[in-house]
Amino acid sequence: MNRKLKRVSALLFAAALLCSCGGKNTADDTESFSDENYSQADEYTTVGFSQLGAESDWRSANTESMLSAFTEEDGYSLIYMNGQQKQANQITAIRTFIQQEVEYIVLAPATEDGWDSVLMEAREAGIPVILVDRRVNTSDKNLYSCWVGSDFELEGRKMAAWIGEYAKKEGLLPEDLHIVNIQGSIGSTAQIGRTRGLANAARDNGWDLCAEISGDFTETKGREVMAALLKRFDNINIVYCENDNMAIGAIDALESAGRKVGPDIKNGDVCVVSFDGVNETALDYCRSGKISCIAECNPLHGPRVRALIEALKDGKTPDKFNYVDEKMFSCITQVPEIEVAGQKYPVESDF
Ligand code: GYE
Repeated sequence: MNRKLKRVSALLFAAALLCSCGGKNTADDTESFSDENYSQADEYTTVGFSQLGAESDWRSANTESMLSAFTEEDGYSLIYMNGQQKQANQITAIRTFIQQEVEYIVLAPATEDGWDSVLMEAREAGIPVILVDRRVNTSDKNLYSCWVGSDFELEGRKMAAWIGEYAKKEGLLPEDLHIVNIQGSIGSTAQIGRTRGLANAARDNGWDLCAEISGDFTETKGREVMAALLKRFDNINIVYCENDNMAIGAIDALESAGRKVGPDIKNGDVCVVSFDGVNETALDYCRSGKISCIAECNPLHGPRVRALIEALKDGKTPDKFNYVDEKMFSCITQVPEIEVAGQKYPVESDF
């Protein structure tokens, strides 16, 4: 099969996959060559991007950033596939990209485990793989070229430091803190790091970490999980949500149950904290106090991934792990900075 035919059949296969897994088969799900520009395709650097899903505002901003960084004006032809939060779909997408003989594969993996075989297939085909956002746990780190994303455990540690500082300023004792963690998708790097940051701090400080339950990074599940937690515990005063969308859902559930959300724990508020800082509603909630603190997670990786690919094209070896700097936002001014591992981080209250 020639290259063009391979591409056409692979795209048809991709479209069938998207239909069969129940997702919307819209331009949002696959973006690619149109038939008439196939003849020009070889002028472009071809990149296959396997995005993990569309579960949150962070993810939408990340997809948008990727799509706008790899345009034909920039010399790229990008094939985008949405994995609908299923690793199996992403593995199929990578196999499709290999069959299409793309020059680079960019993978935003749903979870960390289970990538060895397909990444070996990419290596055998001689296609470099760049990871974005979350990471993979492989037997051999050379199965991918490099990674760019956030230090999720640091985000969790920063948030835990904020909770500790704030509680101290309020005169609350460690045993006064009754925390629930509404976790992200289990097994994803963002979940693992943010969960670890809180769990370690709870253990070290003697906080009551009542429960850790996944809300899969979605608003709907955040709402469901919070409603269920309120039936199990009557003393929750801190809700640690591993992203803003779940926080919005959780706040809805708390308010529907007659609870007031805000930083004033001593007067009965439930203090909600979260991660991302991308969604405007969440930022407004943080300004008004419904969310007390947000640890920013930057989704704008498109230009960063493009720079990594350009370096690879120039025969350079980019750094293996590339971290982005991130801020902290809070509605309260009592904690203007926090410290993690000897490093100070400002907490902005004017954002
Ligand atoms: O925080 C969340 C999204 O992996 C950093 O995934 C990402 C996380 C982000 O669904 O909103």
